[in-house]
Formats: sequence, C-alpha cells, structure tokens
Amino acid sequence: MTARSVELRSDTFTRPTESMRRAMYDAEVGDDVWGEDPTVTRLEERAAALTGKGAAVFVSSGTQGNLVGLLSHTRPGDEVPVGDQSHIFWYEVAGAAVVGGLQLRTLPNGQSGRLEPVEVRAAIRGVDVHFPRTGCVALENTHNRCGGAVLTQEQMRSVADVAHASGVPVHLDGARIFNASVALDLPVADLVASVDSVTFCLSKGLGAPVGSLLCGSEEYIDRARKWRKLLGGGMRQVGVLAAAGLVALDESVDRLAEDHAHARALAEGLPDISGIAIDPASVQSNIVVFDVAALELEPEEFITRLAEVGVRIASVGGSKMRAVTSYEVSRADIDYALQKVAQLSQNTVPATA
Ligand code: TLP
Repeated sequence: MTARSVELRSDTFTRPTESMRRAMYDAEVGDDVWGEDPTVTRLEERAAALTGKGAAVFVSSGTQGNLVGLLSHTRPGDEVPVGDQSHIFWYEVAGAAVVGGLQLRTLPNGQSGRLEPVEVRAAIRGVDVHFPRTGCVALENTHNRCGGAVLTQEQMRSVADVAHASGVPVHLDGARIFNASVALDLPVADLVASVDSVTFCLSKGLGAPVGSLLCGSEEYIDRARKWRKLLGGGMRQVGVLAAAGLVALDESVDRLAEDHAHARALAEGLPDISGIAIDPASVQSNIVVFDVAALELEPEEFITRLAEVGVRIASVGGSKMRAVTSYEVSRADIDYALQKVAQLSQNTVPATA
C-alpha cells in the first residue's frame, strides 16, 4: 500500500465532480440527432457564445473535434500546414489522411508552440498544376508537446492574418484553450477571435467525463454536423453528458489558475533535484515537461519506480517526462511528488553527478 496516489499522467484522468454527477442524473434529454436534446442545445449555445463564434457542435472527443474541424474546411487532396509537435500530427492516428484524404505538412513549432508567420506564408501553395491546394492551417493552444506553452492573441493573429490573406481558413486545436485564457487573463472569445474554428475539451482540466465542442460560423457548423454523423458521432440522449459539460464551464474555469500554480511549484522544485533538467520559466499552464537523461535509471524504470510510490507521470518520448496538474492534484501532492523524485534521484544519480 502506498501512502498517496498522485495522478500526473494527464488531466484527462479527472473524475466528474459531485455536482456534475447530480446534473447528469437530472438532465433533461431528447434525440440530439434530431436536434431535440435541450441540454445539448444549451451547451452548444454556451460554447458559441464563449468562443464568439456563430455556432457550435458537441462532439465525442478532442480528436473527433479536430478531425471534423479539418474535414469541414477542406476537400480530399488538400494540404494542411500544422506544427511538427502538434497533437493533430502526433496523436490523432493520421485521421486527417485516412478519412479526409488530407496531406499534413509540418512546420517547426520550436519550444514555444508557435508557428512563424513567415514559415506559414511560405507553406501556403500558389497556383501550379503540380501543387495540392492549401485547405486550412491548424494551430494549437495551449501547446501540449511544447510543455503547455501559451500562444498569445497576437501570436495567433499574426498567423491567421497570413493565412487569411491567401483565403485560407485557420483551425485551432484549443483542447486546453481555457488554460490559455486563464494564464493570459483574457476571455476565450478575444483570444480566438482571429481563427475560423476552434475545438475545446470539457474532459481535461475542466473535469467533465466526456466531450468537446467544435465552434465556428453557422454554415461551417452545418457542414460539421454532417461530418460528425458520417463518423458515427451522432449521439442520441447525450444531454446526460452535456449536463456535466455545462457544470464544468460554470465551476471549473476560474480554478484552473490553481493548477497552473501547482505546475509552477513542481517546475520550481525539480531543478533542485540532481539529474533532473527543466527551465521553470517554460511552464506557463498546467503541463510540466522535464528531462531525466542525467539519471542513471532508464526513463521507463524512472516511471515505474515512481508509480510504485504512488506518483504517476508519463513519457513524451526518450528521456522527456510529462506531469500534468488538475483539480485532483493538491499542493501537498506536489510536495509529495517532489520528495519521491528527489529520493529516487539520490539512489540513482552517480556520486560524481
Ligand atoms: N491529449 C492527451 C493525449 O492524447 C496525449 C493528453 O493526455 O494530453 N488536442 C490536444 C492538444 C490534446 O492534448 C488532446 C488530448 C487532444 C487534442 C485530443 O483529445 P481527446 O483525448 O479528447 O481525443
């Protein structure tokens, strides 16, 4: 038996709160494929208002939201410039290629998660019989593989301006856009004003069990509903899930600041531990990426040994580790995790290190 269990693998592990479960029980429902689930309709209207877009559609996941999002901007054979560290490129099973016939073209994200406007401009295809058409550009905010990096309104706008100048729309993977909004102290609608569509997730730091919203113009969301249906995402009495999502939007957004403070505390404690490398200044939201290359332990063993003492983290490739804070991780949990990492490092760092 371990003293504590600290779940840092992802904020996707968060379990629905008491009030979400109650709202799910009480939810008024109907057949959403027929547009008759009042709770889903309320959630979609709320999402459209929060993002400042004309409409929104409830989808099963961030992955489905991004796929439907890209499909609704493009046609088969189009090219989509995306970051080389983007979730769409790394973790969405090449759905854009398989289902949409899309060619993803990667541009460097660097450490910051940004795309450089000049690189985006160069990637947008001109008229040439050999070329695919550029269907849309995709951004990500906060940026998962770039350690939860936050893109500012200006950084997004500068890319959107370049794309729009060539008539190319912009999709934002805003799975954690509320984290970005809280970190910048800027309403989501202002932050995403320059992009044409945005996906955000209810099931990460906001704590709902399932679900994401894809938001955009009314005409775009009409197309998205069709793609969602094609993908088997037309759900029926799904108000039971939407009800939890509405509670998440009411109760979970402001407290994300606490998760960011906990992530910072973790990032500030880690450099004191020998064998661990991280720049604490790089931590801007609830994701902490650090390097364990200088430990004698193999990365997999580091993860296993930490799990044995109740601290769960995940690998993001090689010696890079990821820890994600959420409302189920307290400040005391962070101190416990730091203590366990320090103990592990003392036992495993060579004496000369
Ligand atoms: N990310 C998951 C894993 O897939 C890596 C996580 O634990 O962080 N966009 C971004 C930026 C995401 O981080 C995720 C989930 C998604 C999209 C996909 O969302 P889901 O898991 O709902 O399909």
